[in-house]
Amino acid sequence: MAGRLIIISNRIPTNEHLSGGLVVALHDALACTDAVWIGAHPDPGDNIEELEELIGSKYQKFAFRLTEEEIQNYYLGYANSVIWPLCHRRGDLVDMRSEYQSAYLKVNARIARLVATQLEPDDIIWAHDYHFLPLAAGMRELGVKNRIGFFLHIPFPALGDLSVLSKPETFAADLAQFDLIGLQTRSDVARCLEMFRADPRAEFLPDGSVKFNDRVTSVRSFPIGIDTAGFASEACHAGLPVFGRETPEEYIIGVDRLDYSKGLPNRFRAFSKYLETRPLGRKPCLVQIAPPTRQQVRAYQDITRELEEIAGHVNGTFAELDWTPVRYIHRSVPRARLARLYRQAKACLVTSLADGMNLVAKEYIAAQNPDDPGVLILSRFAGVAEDMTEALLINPYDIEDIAKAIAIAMDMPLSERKERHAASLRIVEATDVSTWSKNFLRVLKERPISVDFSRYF
Ligand code: GDG
Repeated sequence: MAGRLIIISNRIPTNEHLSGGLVVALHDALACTDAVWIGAHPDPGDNIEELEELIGSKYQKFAFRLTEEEIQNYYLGYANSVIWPLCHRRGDLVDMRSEYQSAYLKVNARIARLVATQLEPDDIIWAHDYHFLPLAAGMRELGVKNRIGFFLHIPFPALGDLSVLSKPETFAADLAQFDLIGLQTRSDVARCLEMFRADPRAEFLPDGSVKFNDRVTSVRSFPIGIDTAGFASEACHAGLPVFGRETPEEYIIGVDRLDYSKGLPNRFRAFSKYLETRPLGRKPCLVQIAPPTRQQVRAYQDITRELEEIAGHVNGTFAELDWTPVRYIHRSVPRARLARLYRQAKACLVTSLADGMNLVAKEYIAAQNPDDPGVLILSRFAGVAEDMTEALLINPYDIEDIAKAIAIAMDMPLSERKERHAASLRIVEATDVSTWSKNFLRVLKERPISVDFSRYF
């Protein structure tokens, strides 16, 4: 009998109100597979040694509990105050504490145990993201021989930056316990291979895979995508007007979790710069949806305050009685409304300083009317820019560069908008979320089971 697919991710959808790239991507992809999804329960609890089944879904779902302290030290601490800033080139925001690291290892060891008890010999395991770097290592210690794949949704760190970790050498050793390491882009793969190349314990095999001690692992890029057709149809869906009576004449859209990696302050400053030089009489808006995230972490409190200050400043400087230039919404907006907001926007601003892929860019392109599309202004530092080269590419550190791109986008002739959009749409279609998960799982299943080389030499 074919084995099941066991997905492990930090977040698990508990209802249909989804936000966050990973949850959206997996929910769309796995609704019709024989899959079991295991993730953290949204509420803390002390019953940590058991998995709880969550009912009411097309696939089996189990949740593990984290205690309040583990949420603090494992999730907000090591995962989001060490690994996240490290991978997003923000070494200055890394908050290294021994209790964070020990909680991270302890939680991973426990989840390895909990998952191991569920396993049947033919099951394959797919672990997601930076919360679970040592998960395969923990499972191998328990004797698990099943195939285990890993997908990192965020950028792979540069070799030199790994030195901020107290034991940088464990990063490579832990990853090498997975059979397949999936990354978003070719540049991520290059950085990962550079790490293995610099490690005396690693050896490259003729097929490009990496032999590390007695295991073999492959490193490949699988650019994540969206449910393109589904999103496009949601965007066309007629319904109540998105804005009601306050419909702006023309607007630019931004949609991001309020994270310092998304370059929001520079985006607002660039919009302000554009307003200084805009043609007379023009009253464009920047509609920014930025739901809160990780608000207990200091760096997120700081960026929230900074953004509110800039939004207030821009509005104070430019607003008129009948015009509010920045409409900043610090809440989550329903997905269907988001899709229609994208479709009516003249442009979309993605200004990430570092970003694994960026699904918003793909959603914006999918939502456009091909006969009169808007313009995607896209950071060179978002993974999506590696392939989507027909977007208006910008340097998010350069406010003038972003402001110029806004001016170009606002007046771009229809023929150029159509050409750029068609080229970008081809990329979105070619990397659809179901292609992404199918490709990853195909390669994971194809991989020869890791050979114990010590037997042969
Ligand atoms: C990580 C990586 C990678 C946002 N606000 C609302 C809302 N969203 C949805 C968007 C989009 C998703 O959340 C955000 O995805 P991104 O890819 O832009 O960014 P991250 O959350 O940082 O995701 C990223 C991704 O994982 C997948 O691998 O691309 O690089 O950082 O789908 O639409 N959805 C709704 N209301 C909101 O207010 N409904």
